[in-house]
Amino acid sequence: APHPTTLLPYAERIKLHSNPTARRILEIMDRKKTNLAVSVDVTSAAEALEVVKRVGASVCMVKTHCDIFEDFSPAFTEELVRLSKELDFVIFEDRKFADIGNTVSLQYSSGVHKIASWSDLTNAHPVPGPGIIKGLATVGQPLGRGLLLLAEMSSAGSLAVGGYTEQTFDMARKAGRDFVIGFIAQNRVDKDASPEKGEDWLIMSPGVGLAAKGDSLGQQYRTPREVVIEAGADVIIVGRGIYGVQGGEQAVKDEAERYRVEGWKAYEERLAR
Ligand code: S5P
Repeated sequence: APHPTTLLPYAERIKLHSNPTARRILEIMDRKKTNLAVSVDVTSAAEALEVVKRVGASVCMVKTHCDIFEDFSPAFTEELVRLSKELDFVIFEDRKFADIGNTVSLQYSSGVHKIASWSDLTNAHPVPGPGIIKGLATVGQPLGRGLLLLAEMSSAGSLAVGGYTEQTFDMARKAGRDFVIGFIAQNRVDKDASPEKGEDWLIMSPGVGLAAKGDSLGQQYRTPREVVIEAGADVIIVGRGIYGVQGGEQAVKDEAERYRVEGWKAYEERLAR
């Protein structure tokens, strides 16, 4: 049987969340009819902003890796935040924190990147234990930010499987949903969470592509239909499949729209089961 959460419209799940970022994501998804997140993994901040302008209308979220930009600057994040308001999307810095609570709180708040000051959402590996959530929450929760735990990965040979994945869900549950709002995962890892009891988690899945099956470094792709209908994920995350498409600026814009339509059709189909 399908997971009960997957039978609920995004709009009906808003009220099941207290975290402002979770609510905003679901509101945007409903308003813009999109479950697409675009990962802008280019090395020039200027180029990243160009991609964001092309895809912004089609997405609920823009995902960054701020440490790959050659020309990272506060002006870049200022412009990204401005675009996130103008074009109505959430910013997700895919930092994959993985250290003790004290260290991650500094990595999140400080340094060159000051991630918490501009990114609505970030993520963490549960491997250090619940202190990582506490450390990040001291910084992010007062700002209304959200956190995803990596419960599974898309890459071949990932160690985040089985008991690790189950314990990740248990860790999130124990932490509560004030700050942790969901998971990076390949499946509906929130197994016995019941929306009837008010418990709702957001599942976001990378490793999505319509053309390629994978890359030479272990990445594995599934189609939006496989991810949204079969696996029951809420958000599809697409990188190279969109920003890497040949044919220039218009092609990137068109490809984002193609993935938005695919993802939304799959969502409507899953509701109709
Ligand atoms: O398991 C994962 C988790 C993440 S966040 N697998 C992933 O690929 N990602 C990220 O999603 C990865 O860091 C990259 O930014 C994006 C996938 O990019 P693509 O070009 O393969 O679509």
